[in-house]
Amino acid sequence: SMDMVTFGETMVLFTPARMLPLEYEHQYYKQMAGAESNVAIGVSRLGHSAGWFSKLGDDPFGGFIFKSLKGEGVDNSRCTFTEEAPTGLYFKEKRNASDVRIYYYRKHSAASLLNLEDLDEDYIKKARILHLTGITPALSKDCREAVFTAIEIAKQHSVKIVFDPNIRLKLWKEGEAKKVLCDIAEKSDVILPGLNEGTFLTGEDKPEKVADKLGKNGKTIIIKLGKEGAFYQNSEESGFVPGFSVAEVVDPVGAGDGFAAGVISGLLRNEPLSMIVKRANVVGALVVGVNGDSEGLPTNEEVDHFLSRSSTDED
Ligand code: KDG
Repeated sequence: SMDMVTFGETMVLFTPARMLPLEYEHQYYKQMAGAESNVAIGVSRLGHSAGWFSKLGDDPFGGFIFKSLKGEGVDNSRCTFTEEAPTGLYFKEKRNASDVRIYYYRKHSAASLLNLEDLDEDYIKKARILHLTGITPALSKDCREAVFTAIEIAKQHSVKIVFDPNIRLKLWKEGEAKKVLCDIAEKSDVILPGLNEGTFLTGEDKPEKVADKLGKNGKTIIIKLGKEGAFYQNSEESGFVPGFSVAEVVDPVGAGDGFAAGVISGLLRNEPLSMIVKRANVVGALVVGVNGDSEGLPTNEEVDHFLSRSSTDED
């Protein structure tokens, strides 16, 4: 059985070799990205067992993703392949370090065909944590149905649900996104919004207010504040954990997934909430120093090393 199970679309990511607008770039690096697989890789590097599944195209890119995740130590035994649709793609355009644009080529992709039949109930119910993002329900009706069914399975078997809203308005309409994401948040145990996402879901703009509105019924809410750190709240405690400064932000994409992996690792170790949030901040900070959505995800040794030589505003 797995410490954590997650599912969702993983795409081949093409990154311009130089920092040129895509119209003028000729050479690309081939990488791999997807919020859920980023988290699975992060959780695996932090020493836990992580299961991820999706539906991949029966094509060379699907094979590349499948083998890469296996190479990261992620259990991909529940992943399926289809000949009906191709593996999704995504391109990153870097104008400068803080202006990164993304272009999806994922409509009607293999992953959007993922459906109820791809859920192995036994696999989900034996996991300690089910991780979900707000990207999967945006992909198709079938994907959305799979997400809500996975939630039911988890709830019936007391599997803790960790939810990252990951709002992607390129994928669906605002009203629909809000309704579905609030519904998933309501059913989750731990919610990890960025402050903007918290505002989108609740209409509040202060972390404390967002947490009050989302955090009913004993939920744990951790609001990501970027380099400022994070605010956390559950029924017993609340607090603010300052962020860490990093030498250089090379690529901000994937920081939130690193943060989620850090939170999940801390939950699996039953650490105190403030400690969990502190380490999650470190994991997020380490991701932004490396090009790629998952390449910078650290091991525990790297987290400890970072903590031993860095200071926060607190110190
Ligand atoms: O969180 C990073 C993800 O956004 C990225 O890896 C790609 O899954 C992705 C998406 O849908 O944007």
